[in-house]
Amino acid sequence: MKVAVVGATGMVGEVMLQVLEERNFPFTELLLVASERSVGKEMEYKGNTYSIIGLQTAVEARPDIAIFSAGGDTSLEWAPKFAEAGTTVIDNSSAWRMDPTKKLVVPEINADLLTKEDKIIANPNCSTIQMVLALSPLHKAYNINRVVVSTYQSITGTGVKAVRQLENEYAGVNDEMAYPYPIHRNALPHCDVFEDNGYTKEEMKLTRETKKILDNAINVTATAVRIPVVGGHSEAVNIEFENDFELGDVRRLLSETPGVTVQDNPDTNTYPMPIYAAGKNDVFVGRIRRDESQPNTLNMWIVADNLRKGAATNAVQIAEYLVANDLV
Ligand code: A2P
Ligand code: 11C
Repeated sequence: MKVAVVGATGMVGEVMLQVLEERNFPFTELLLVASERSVGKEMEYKGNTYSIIGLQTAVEARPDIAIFSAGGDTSLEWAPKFAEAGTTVIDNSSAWRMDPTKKLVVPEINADLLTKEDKIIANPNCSTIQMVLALSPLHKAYNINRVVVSTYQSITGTGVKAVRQLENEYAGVNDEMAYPYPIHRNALPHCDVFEDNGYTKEEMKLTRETKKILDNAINVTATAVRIPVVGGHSEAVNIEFENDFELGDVRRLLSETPGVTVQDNPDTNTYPMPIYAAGKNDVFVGRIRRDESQPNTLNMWIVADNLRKGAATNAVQIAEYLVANDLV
């Protein structure tokens, strides 16, 4: 099993390598791929030294699997070239997610859709993955009509430049800005670019990707906010069901869902928080309570490490599924 990590020097790429190592992914050869700026530089991994290669060299090496996390433009241009060479691409960018010929996969929910013919597989957006993983068992049980979600997103979702901006602001320097405004002591109701309808692309990803993964009939409306936090994304989610529920059953269904951990006890101040989700692969759910303003409606709070389940872990789980089911 020859595996290429495209964007190996980036923020998600670094976590990808950690996750591959932790989960003992069965590769026989690893190719670390980045931009021409990095070609020839050396990286240490599992006690070995790797020389970073460029995309063309990587295509010619014909890996079995290439996990891309190098931005949408790189994926748009290069994923088809890898696919043509016989490589199965798992792509972390938004480039292919809404392409009707590509599958958008959260393994616990819909990996069974995958076949040998899927040569470009899309990894959903981080804020979508954590939300749909928690919504999925509840949709099956009670049929979701509508979701209202507000996000509190980590700056790591924006990449290295944003982490540097926050660190510089702590130090009182303002020389490199990833955002149009300061992020320290601030909250920006602005993740990704604005679309023509006044929503941001991040908000529309939550809507469109949830429909594609779970059910086109679910209505989703979102407000995505960037806050000066590093460990993960948090989401306040209001869910209106077709059918009524018992809170105890909701807690049980969530606790039984692989990849979900329930942390919910007001008596002990137990609820999910990004400082505890950081570095973990699970999605954490708490503050589970009935919306008393209308029938069949639930409120909950969902937190996950956006670089793990929101990106690297989900992509590695897709790769594991392909290997385990002989699809590569
Ligand atoms: P490089 O380090 O050579 O720039 P982040 O999102 O954390 O900034 O990381 C982006 C990742 O994508 C990095 O590994 C970066 O490599 C890689 N990358 C960016 N542009 C390209 C490109 N045109 N071709 C290949 N890799 C790219
Ligand atoms: C964020 N969700 O936190 C983004 C990061 O579409 O894959 C990833 C962007 C994407 O801003």
